[in-house]
Order: sequence, then C-alpha cells, then structure tokens
Amino acid sequence: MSDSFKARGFATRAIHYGYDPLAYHGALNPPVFLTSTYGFPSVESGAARFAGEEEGYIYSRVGNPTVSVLESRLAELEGGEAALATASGMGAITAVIWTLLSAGDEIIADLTLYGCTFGLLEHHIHRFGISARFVDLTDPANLAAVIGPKTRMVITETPSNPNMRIVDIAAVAGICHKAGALLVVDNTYCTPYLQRPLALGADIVVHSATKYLGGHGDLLAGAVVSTKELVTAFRFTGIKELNGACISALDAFLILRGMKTLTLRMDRHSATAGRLAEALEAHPAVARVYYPGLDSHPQKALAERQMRAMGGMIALELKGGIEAGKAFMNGVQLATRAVSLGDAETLVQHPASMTHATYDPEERARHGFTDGLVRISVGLEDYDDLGEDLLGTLDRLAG
Ligand code: 4LM
Repeated sequence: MSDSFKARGFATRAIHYGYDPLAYHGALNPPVFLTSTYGFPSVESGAARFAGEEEGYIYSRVGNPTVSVLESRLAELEGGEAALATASGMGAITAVIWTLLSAGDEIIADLTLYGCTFGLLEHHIHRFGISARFVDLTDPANLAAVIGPKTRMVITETPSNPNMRIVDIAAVAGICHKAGALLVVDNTYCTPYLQRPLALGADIVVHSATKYLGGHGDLLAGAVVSTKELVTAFRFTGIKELNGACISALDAFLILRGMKTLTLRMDRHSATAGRLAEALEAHPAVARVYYPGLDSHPQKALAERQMRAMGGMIALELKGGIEAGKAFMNGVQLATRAVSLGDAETLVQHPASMTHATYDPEERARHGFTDGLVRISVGLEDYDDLGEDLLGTLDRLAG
C-alpha cells in the first residue's frame, strides 16, 4: 500500500487497507486460500524460503495469503510494524510467552485478567520455571516497587476483564522500559478503534479476535501486533515450533468481513452500553455498576484520555448478591446466557462460576471481584428492547 493510504481515516483503512482487488480479478473481497502447502518453483527456491532469504509462502502454519491481508490490516490499525493472526486469543498470548521467556524469568501481571490468562500464569507457568506475580497496576507505583532484573514481561488488560479496571498504559510502559521489561497489553475489550496501546508506549498488543474484531460470534481467533523482529519470532518460533496455533484462512476472511463494520459496531456498542450503565446504576436493585464512562468510575478521567469511547462491556453487582445475580441472569429473555463478548447479541454471564472460575474464592477476593459480579456484553440490539429486558427483569425481581 502506498504511504498516502496510511493517511486515510480509521474506518477507510479498516475496510480497504492491505488488499488491492485489481490484483485478484477485481474481486471485491480477498480470495480464501484454502491450502495447507505451496509449490516451490525449484528446490533452491524452497530452501531459500526456509532460510528466510526469499519471499514466498511455505506452509499455512506460518503464512497464507488471506491471513496476510488480515495481518497487514491489523498492524496498520494498531500502529505496529507487523502482526500475526492466531487460532485464538490464548494462542496469541502463549505464542508471546513461549517465544520470549525462559526458566528463571518473571512475569508481572495485573490483578485481574481473563480467567484462562490468569490460570496460565497462576497455575501452570511455574512448571516451566517461569514465575508470575500479580500486582495492582491501576497504581503504577505498585509496579515500580516490585519490578526487578528477572522481570522480562508485564501483562495487562485495560479495561480489565471482568471488572473494568483501567491501567495507565503510558505510565506503566515507562516503568517497564526503565527496568528493561516488555509491556504486553491485551486490547481485546477496546480494539484499535478505541485504544492504541503501541502509541502509548506498549511493546506488544495481543487480541482475542474472537470478540469485537470478528464481531459476529462465529469464529475463534487471536492476534499479536508488534515490531517486525518480534512478530517474526512469534511466527517462526511461537506458532511454527512451540504452540502451532495458526489461524485458518476462512476465519481470517470472516474477521476481515467483520472489520468492515468495526467502527460502526464499536460506536453503537459504546453508545448503548453508556446509556444502559447509567440506567442500571440508577436502579434500586443495583449495588454497583462498573463502567469507565460513569462518573462513579474511579478512573473515568484516565479512560477518557486513553480511549476514544468506553466500549460495550459492563459489570454490575446486585444488592441481593450472588442469588439476585443468578435470578437476574435466569430472568433475562432477549439477552443470551453465554460467555464470550463483542457479538451483535447481548450476552450475560457469571464470571465467578464461568470465565473466571480459574480464580478460587480467596483469589477472587484478593484480586478484587466478588462472587456476585454479573458481566454484560452489550450487543447491537435496539436500546429500548435491551432496557426492557434488563431493567424490566430487575423490576420483576424487586417486585
Ligand atoms: C470471555 N474471553 O471473557 P480466546 N483475552 C481476553 C479475553 O476476554 C479472552 C481471551 C484473551 C472470554 C472467552 C470465553 C481479554 C477470552 C482469550 O477465547 O482464546 O479467543 O481469547 O468470555
């Protein structure tokens, strides 16, 4: 793509960047290259591709033309030099960790993370000689106090899943870089439309593309965006030799299709979630709502500085605690009881027994979220219908 294309707006690049229809018979959409392997013009050429001395595809575990379109578009939108698409968000996170860390290294992570990222760090990674500790990164001074020579990597989500804490990416990046550590930001909740961690100083962005990037609940995928050098290492070490979590061309195609409407969807998710968060907070059955756009959110000002809009995720606690939360989730009719997020359909789930069941009750208390927390992924339905379902269910429970 020419440099002039880089000057276009976000929505334009989300639709066009990295694909030239005229190179493919004018086909408006990129072809889906359903092939596992690629013929080499000669043995010498094949060997040169393996040696990294010649451009060209080798095998779809390490590269595929449909996937390449997605990767160049994601790199562009996140403001990174290169991107790698993966089979899932967990595939992206493990590719980064396995590629860069060795026995003796330490990871510092924020207190709250998606449950399986937490499970990997808390329950498994020590088996490989890597240690992990959890620090409340909402106050960067906590990181400065404990970061040390063994700390190779700091991992955070912002907003965090499930309780919507906000981490100051620029402040945390500064502390990481002074100590020689890399900052990894999981940008799943925001997508590059709402937040661009690399521009704020992060070294690596990871995604579950299963969520807002795909946007339609029909696939699993992930992504990593960083420098060319690191992405090459994630591709040829992390995916090729360590975890094998390559994406399929068809899923890459579906994400590209989903991303054509990314800006529209994120604006709509944010607008509806903002209205709902306010209405839920005002409801007498609700004890607390966690949404960075609310005046009651302790980091609203920081969220407004580093995010374009506040996104579609809400967490709440009901005054009746966990039993009221269960009755609420069982009572809704339009919303679907399901894990995952970022779909057109509104989804409700119970982190303590579902996405975050990897935290035991004591860990949940220590890491700052209650058993009564309910998470809502606000979909794209009409606000009035959602309000009737969610607030109406609360009314019925109270009545
Ligand atoms: C969920 N989340 O919360 P794959 N990073 C973040 C996530 O929320 C997730 C992943 C990574 C949920 C899944 C069931 C912030 C996942 C992992 O599921 O491996 O694509 O992404 O409901």
